[in-house]
Amino acid sequence: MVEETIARLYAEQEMRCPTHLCIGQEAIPVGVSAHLTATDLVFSGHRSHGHYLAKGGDLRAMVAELYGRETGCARGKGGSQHLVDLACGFMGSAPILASTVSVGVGAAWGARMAGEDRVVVVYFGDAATEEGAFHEAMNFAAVRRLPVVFVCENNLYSVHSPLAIRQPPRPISALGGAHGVAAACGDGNDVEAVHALASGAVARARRGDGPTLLEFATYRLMEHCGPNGDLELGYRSAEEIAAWQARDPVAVYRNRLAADGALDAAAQERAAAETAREIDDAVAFAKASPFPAPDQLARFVYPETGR
Ligand SMILES: Cc1ncc(C[n+]2csc(CCOP(=O)(O)OP(=O)(O)O)c2C)c(N)n1
Ligand SMILES: [Mg+2]
Repeated sequence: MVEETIARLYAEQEMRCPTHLCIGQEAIPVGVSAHLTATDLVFSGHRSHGHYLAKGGDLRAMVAELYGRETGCARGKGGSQHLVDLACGFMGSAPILASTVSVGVGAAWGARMAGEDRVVVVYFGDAATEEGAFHEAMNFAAVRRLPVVFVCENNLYSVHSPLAIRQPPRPISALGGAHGVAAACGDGNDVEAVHALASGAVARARRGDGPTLLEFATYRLMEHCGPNGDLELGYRSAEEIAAWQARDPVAVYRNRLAADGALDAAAQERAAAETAREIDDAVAFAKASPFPAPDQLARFVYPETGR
């Protein structure tokens, strides 16, 4: 619902940052975050709205960030690709592919040295596994048996390039074996399947048994960047999109609950109304917030040393 609102309001051109929507991929952060505590840490990349919200990130601060306002979670300087909410353990997102994989592994090592009981989750896409930083980080996490869960959201595309022309025909999870990291793959559009796989991986990290690579098959239902449909671009067929639309994780789970007689329609309507109210409030808060003052431009860009 948050992203549907962003997609609708984006055309007003008041949100001026590149914005990567995760509609179609919601089950993964939901199923993973259900196992995390407030002191566990999460890192992500350019497509991070779902990861931020599922960890408990503040909605007002996120929307204000997309609007470039000083009340935004990165003081209006980062936009959609630089979400952060330290209070809930969402440590940050950055769009340089795989860059936060090594930062997350470093955070896990830091937590280990400080004697803190934390699990670190790092989310990234299929293309990030083509970066050297991903492999260095996996190797280091394996050698130190660090409490990291690497979560690969394999949505089959890197911008407009399909996986099949970029990687050999083997599961991405096989890269875990190469690095001596436990690995598994599952259906990323089935929230219960995600929940089950994440349960084992998070428990393993918490026990001190080392990292796990989880690969989830999923699909983004919107364009790579921004809300527009991409059929005219021709890199995905209408049939392919329709097939994945039929597997929309929200619809899949709603239908399963209904079939089990477990869907409380009235409760769902109340929850949807409350969520809509929260979203309206966040948008109003963002639009009423000031832009950062010009003298803030260089602040927090580099560590402040007094120079
Ligand atoms: C190191 C690096 N190279 C290239 C890019 C440009 N780029 C931005 S998003 C993207 C595709 C990312 O694909 P994937 O990791 O599968 O995530 P998805 O967008 O599918 O969620 C690319 C190539 C980048 N941000 N960083
Ligand atoms: Mg991808």
